[in-house]
Amino acid sequence: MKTRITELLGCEYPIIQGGMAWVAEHTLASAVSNAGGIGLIAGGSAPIDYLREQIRLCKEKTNKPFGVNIMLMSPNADDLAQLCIDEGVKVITTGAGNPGKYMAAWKEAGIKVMPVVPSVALARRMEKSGADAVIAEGTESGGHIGENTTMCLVPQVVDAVEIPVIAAGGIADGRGMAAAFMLGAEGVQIGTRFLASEECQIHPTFKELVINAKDTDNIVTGRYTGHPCRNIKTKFAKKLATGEKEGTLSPEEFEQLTVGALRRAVVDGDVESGSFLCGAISGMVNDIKPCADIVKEINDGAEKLLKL
Ligand code: TUI
Repeated sequence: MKTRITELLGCEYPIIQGGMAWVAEHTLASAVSNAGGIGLIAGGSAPIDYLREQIRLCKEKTNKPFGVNIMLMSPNADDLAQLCIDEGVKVITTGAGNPGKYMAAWKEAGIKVMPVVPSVALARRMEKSGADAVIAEGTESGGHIGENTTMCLVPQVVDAVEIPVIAAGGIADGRGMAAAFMLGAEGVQIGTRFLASEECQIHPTFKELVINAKDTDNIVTGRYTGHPCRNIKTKFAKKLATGEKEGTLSPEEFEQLTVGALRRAVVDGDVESGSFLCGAISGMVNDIKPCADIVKEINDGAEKLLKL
C-alpha cells in the first residue's frame, strides 16, 4: 500500500515499529526495516554512547531507512537530539512531550520528523512547527499514554491537519490497520505485536507474559503521578494500582518503586518488581514470529480488507 507515509519515508509498507524504551534496539529495528517497514531505535533515557552504538550497528544490519525515537522526558534529550543529526539519522519520532525546540535543527538536517501526539491541539502545533507527519496515539498503547482512544483521536487529528497521520494504539493485525485507514490514517505504528517477535531482545518471561495475556490482563498505573503507564497486569502492577487507589502509596513512594522497573522487566524478566509496559491489544498476540512475517501479514491483511 503506497501512501504519503511510504513516499515520505521511502519504505515499502506504511508500518512503523513503536520506539519502545529499553526494548527497541538495533536487532529489532533493523529486522523491521529489512521487512519493509520502518524500524525505530529507542533513545529512552539511554546514555549517548549507547544510542550512538545502536545507530551504527543498525546501519550495519540494514541499508533500508530506520529511525530513532527521542523520549522528551529524558534528562539527556538535548544530547540525543543532536546525536541524531551528527549520525545522519533520517527519521525521528518523539514521545512524552513537545519537540518544538528541536524542530528547526532537525529540519535543517533534512530529517523527517514525526511527533507522537495525544491530542488535536498538539497535532496542530506540530504541523505549524514543521512536522512531516504526526503519530496520533490512543490510550490503548503500552507505556506512557494520553487519555483519548485511537478510534476517537485519529479521525479528529486527520480532520485538523493537512500532513499525513499515523495511527497508534491497539493495532496488531490487518483488521486494525484497515480500521485505522478507514479513519483517515496513512500509516500505523505498532509496538505490542513486535514484542512477540523473534528478533525482539526482551527477556523470554516478558514475551511469555505478552503471548499468554488475555483481554483483561492489562492495567494503567501512575495516573496520580502525571505519567500514566499501561502495563501487563502482574502482581507488582496490581500492587501499584491498589496503593494508588487506596492512598497507601504516595506518588513519591510510587516513583521510588518504579525507578528502573522497565529495565527490570526487559532485561531481567523480573515479575516481582518489573513494569512490563504493553498495549491493550496483547490479548490478541498469541505467538512469536519473525518481524518479516508480522509486517507482511498485517499489510496484506489490511490491503485485502480495504479492497473489498
Ligand atoms: O512516550 C510514549 N510512551 C512511553 S515513554 C516511556 S518511558 C517513561 N516511563 C515512565 C514514565 C514516563 C515515561 C514509556 N512509554 N508514547 C508517546 C506518548 N507521547 N504518549 C503520550 C505522549 C505525549 C504526552 C504529552 C506527547 C506529548 C505530550 O505533550 C505535552 C505537551 O508538552 O504539550
